[in-house]
Amino acid sequence: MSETSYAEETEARAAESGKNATDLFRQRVSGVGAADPARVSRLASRVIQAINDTVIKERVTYDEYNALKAWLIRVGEDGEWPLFLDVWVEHSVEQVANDHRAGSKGTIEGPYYVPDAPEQPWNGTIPMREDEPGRPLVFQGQIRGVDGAALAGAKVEMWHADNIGFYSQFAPGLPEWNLRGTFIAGEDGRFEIHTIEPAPYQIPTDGACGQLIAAAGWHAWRPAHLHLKVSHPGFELLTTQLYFPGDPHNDDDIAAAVKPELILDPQPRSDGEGYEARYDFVLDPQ
Ligand code: MBD
Ligand code: FE
Repeated sequence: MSETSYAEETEARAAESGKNATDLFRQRVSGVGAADPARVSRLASRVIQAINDTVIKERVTYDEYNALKAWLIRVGEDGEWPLFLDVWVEHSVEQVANDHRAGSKGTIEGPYYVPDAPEQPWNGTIPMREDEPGRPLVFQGQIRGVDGAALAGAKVEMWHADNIGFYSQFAPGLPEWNLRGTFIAGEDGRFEIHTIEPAPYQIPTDGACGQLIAAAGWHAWRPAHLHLKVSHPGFELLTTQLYFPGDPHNDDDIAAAVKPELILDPQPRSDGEGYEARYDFVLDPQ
């Protein structure tokens, strides 16, 4: 097997990953159902009013109005509506959707989930290149219901960036399912996932979202994170992320998706190279 090279993935372009995220979203969410016109009117009116209030309060000029128009057109051209919405809006939608839960904290899904990643046993290795760069990480835990009962056969889907911050299927040169796997918990609800530690993630800087970030003087970083979906029949699906202590962007995640309960406590492995981290998931019944 050839040595893993970073050359191709660092050629990733915003418009390519944006197009993939947009196409994937269209496949998964094939249109909205019939909505109550009163609800549509209420929500649309509030958003339009908020924009008009900003124009009046800030005395927005025609130059600024045209810059907005050009930028919105570019968001679509670059396929960055999923990225824009998941970075700057999804966190409040998630907050509202999950504020009734007694079990584990959720957080945003983001634009890079792909369903049906290859299935692995409860203690398997996530699909990765033979010489996948990065510090080995053993991520283990148990899945229980809020009543404390272990959930045998529960499903853990995990996806994350590689150790230079790229996601398979959204950057060139990576195997299709690299660092994406589905794990089925054992009889006692336990899982033990072998992977590598992801790098912090910088959202694409060469597209419309990057243009906004540069023009506003913001930064484009998310802290290093593992994405997870944990599910079991009869329980609410948990979509969450886990973070690493000491990451400088845990306190200023561009996507505002870090919560204190979601920071891991990795320890050096007792039986090998790298780190191990334990995290137990608690699911709410449906
Ligand atoms: C990501 O990897 C991510 O998790 C989010 C929320 C937005 C952009 C890229
Ligand atoms: Fe991510």
